Amino acid sequence: IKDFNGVIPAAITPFDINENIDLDATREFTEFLLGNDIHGLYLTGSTGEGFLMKSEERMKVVETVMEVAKDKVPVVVHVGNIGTKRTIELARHAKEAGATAISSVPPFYWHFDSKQIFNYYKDIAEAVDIPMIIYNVPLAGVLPISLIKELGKIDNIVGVKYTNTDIYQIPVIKDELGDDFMIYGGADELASSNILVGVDGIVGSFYNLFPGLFVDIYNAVKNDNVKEAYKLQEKAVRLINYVVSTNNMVAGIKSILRDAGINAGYARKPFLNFYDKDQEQLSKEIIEIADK
Ligand code: NAY
Repeated sequence: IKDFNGVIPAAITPFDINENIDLDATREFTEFLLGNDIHGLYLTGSTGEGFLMKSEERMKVVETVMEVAKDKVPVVVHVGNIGTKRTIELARHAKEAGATAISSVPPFYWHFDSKQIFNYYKDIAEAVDIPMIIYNVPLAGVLPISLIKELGKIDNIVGVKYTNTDIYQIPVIKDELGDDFMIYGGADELASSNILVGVDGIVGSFYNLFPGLFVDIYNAVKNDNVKEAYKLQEKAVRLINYVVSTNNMVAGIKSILRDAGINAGYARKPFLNFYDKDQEQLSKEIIEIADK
């Protein structure tokens, strides 16, 4: 798992205009990311619209990406589900497909308590022999630091994807669980700050859209060029804020990529896709913001 580090897109899943998974576009898009020097891939997470897909579709997408990415970069498969049983099926499949590790949001919707969440991760870790990265994300429910520390002691649980914004807790978690416990920054707006506080990698939605910009941010921080990192991060935040302000981020990212000639496909409903004039307008705004 140590080689799962650096800039890691939470990869989008390309669907065709009728919402079917588009495996040709999936191959092409994976090639696009690999050609942009990203360091790893995180599949079928929230940006990958994993929760909008059937398990069989998630498996097909994983197999297709693996065809292209295997032996090139480490691939982590998000297998999160509302129920343990389905997660375990996806986890077994990810292992067979050759994934480096799996990851999962905590079970959501019913506001499960710490004991139930602990058991969810423990059951998966025991059922499948593949490293697991737990996931702290406000959308699914923030994990208390004490729970992260407890989970980190389970064999097989090798890291946390930390999308909450209280990133001063990152060194605290490392202190408790040791430096080998991997931590991934999850908020793209905090990419440079996350790297400064010692994450092993950054995983996020906007590394699909601006992979080069975030690789530059990563390298600038690693080379102690904080001034440059700050300048690039400021630009990144302007771009992110604009796309997020549409309230339709995943469809927005796909729209901007399509408009630039990259076949990222469309988003599944209830996301609202951008077409024609709206697609052009979004890209126009983004170009203006980037040039500011
Ligand atoms: C995933 O599973 O797709 C992710 O890694 C998601 C990470 C994103 N967080 C959320 C809550 O969606 O990349 C971030 C986020 O989109 C970005 O910081 C913009 O706010």
